[in-house]
Amino acid sequence: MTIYALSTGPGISGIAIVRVSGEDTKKVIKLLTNEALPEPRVATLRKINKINTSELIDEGIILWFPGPESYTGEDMVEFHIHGSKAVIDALHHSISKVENCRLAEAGEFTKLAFQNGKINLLKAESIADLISAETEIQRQQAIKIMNGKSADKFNSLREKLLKILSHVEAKIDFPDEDLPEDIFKNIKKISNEVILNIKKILDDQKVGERIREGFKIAIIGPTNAGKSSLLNHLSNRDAAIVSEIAGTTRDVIETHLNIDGYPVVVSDTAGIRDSKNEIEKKGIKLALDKADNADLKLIVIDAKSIDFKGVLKELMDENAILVINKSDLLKEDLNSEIKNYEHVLISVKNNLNLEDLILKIKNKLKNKFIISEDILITRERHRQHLEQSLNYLKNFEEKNEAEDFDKAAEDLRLATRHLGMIVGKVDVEEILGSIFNDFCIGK
Ligand SMILES: Nc1nc2c(ncn2[C@@H]2O[C@H](COP(=O)(O)OP(=O)(O)O)[C@@H](O)[C@H]2O)c(=O)[nH]1
Ligand SMILES: [Mg+2]
Repeated sequence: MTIYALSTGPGISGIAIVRVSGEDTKKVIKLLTNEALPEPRVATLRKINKINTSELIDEGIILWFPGPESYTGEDMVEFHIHGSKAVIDALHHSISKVENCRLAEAGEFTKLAFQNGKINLLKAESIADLISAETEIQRQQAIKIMNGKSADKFNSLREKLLKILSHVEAKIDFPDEDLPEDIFKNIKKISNEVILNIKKILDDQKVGERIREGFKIAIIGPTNAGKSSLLNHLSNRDAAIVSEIAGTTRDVIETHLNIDGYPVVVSDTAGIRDSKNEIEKKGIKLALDKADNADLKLIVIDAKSIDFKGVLKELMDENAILVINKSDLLKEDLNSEIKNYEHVLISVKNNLNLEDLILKIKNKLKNKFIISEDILITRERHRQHLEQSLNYLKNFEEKNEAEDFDKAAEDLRLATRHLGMIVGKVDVEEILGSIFNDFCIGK
C-alpha cells in the first residue's frame, strides 16, 4: 500500500506539503508530472497535473526521497504546493486515483518509520510531543528525547541485563561447564546497579508527565461561589457558562493555559452541594475525582455566605489555595474562623486581588516543575514498564541459588523485555549474540 496525506496544518497557507510513502511513489510522481523522476533530494520545480489528463493542478516543488533514505524508510515524495483547500483537494483526489494509494491514518508515517527501524518508540512518541508542544518547556523536553537522551539510558540499562542474562543462560545451556566464580558476583552487582538506577528514574515526582500533560488545577467549591467566573477570568475567554442559577456547571470544563511558559490545564467543576438530581450528583462525583488528581486545588467560596465545611474542608492541604470570592459584596470583616485559614480574598467581578492569586498559583507551580537532567519518564507507559522491570529484577535477586537458575533466567528475561518495550526493542537474537561475544564455551 502507498499512503498519502497533507502533512502541514489545515487552513489557508502559502505552502502546503502533501507526503506520499510506499512502493508506488514513483508511479505517483510520473503520473502526476508526466516527466521522469527528479534527482533524489533535490528541490525540483514541476507542473503537477490531474492524473490521466494534462489539466494543471498547480506548479510546485517536488522532493523525491528514494527509500531507505527517507523518513519512513520507504520510497517517499513531498509535493510542496499552494496551500488552498481546492489545490490540496485536487492533488489528493488525483493521488487517490493511482492504484494501491490510500489516505494515511493518523500517525502512520511515523509508525512506518518505527516499523522500518528508522526511529525507536521513544523518538516516535517525542515527535508527537514536539508537534503538539504548546510551551517552551514542552518543546525542550520533547527535543531532548528526540535526540535519544532517554533511549540511550534505557538501552544501556537493558544491555547490562542482557549481558548478565547471557551468563545465566549459558549456565543453563551448558550446566557442566564451570563458569568463573567472579561472574556470579558480577551478576549480582550488575542487577543491583540496574535496580538502583530504575528506582532513581521512578523517583521523579512525575515532572516529565506533568510537563507533557500540563500542571492540573481543579477549581472546586460550593455552587454559585464564582468558580466558572474564575476559570473564564484565568483563561481570558468565556469557556464556562456563568449564571446565578446554582448548579449550572455539571460537566468538567477544561482549558489549557500557558502560565510563564508552564503548561497548565484548569478544570472548572460542578458546585459541591447536597443534590437530589442524579446528573448533578454525577457532576459532583467528577468534581471530587478531579480534586483528587489535581496538582493544585483552588477552593473557591463566597465571602458573603461562607460555606466551608465537610468535604471541602477536608480537601485543604498543602496543594490547595483557599480563595474567597465576591469581596465586593463584603460589608464587614470576614468571620474570624475563616480568617484563620491562609486565604486570598478576591472579586472576580471587580477584578480585585486576582494578581495576588495568580502569583500564589505561580509559586505552587514552580515548586512542581523542578527540572533535572534525570527526568526520563514522560508517559504512564514508561512508568509501568519500569515498575514491571523492577518487580522482576527484585524476584531475580531473591533467587540466585543454583537450582533456581531456570526461574531466575525467566525473571531476568521479563525484566529485560519490559525495559526493551519502553524503547520498542524486543529481540531475542541479541541475547544469542551477547552469549557468543562474551564466552568461548567448550574451548
Ligand atoms: N458580586 C459578585 N458576583 C460574582 C463574582 N464572581 C461571580 N459572581 C456572580 O456569581 C454568580 C455565580 O457565578 P458562577 O461563576 O456561575 O459560579 P459557580 O457556580 O461557582 O461556577 C454569577 O451570577 C456571577 O456573575 C464576584 O466577584 N462578585
Ligand atoms: Mg459553574
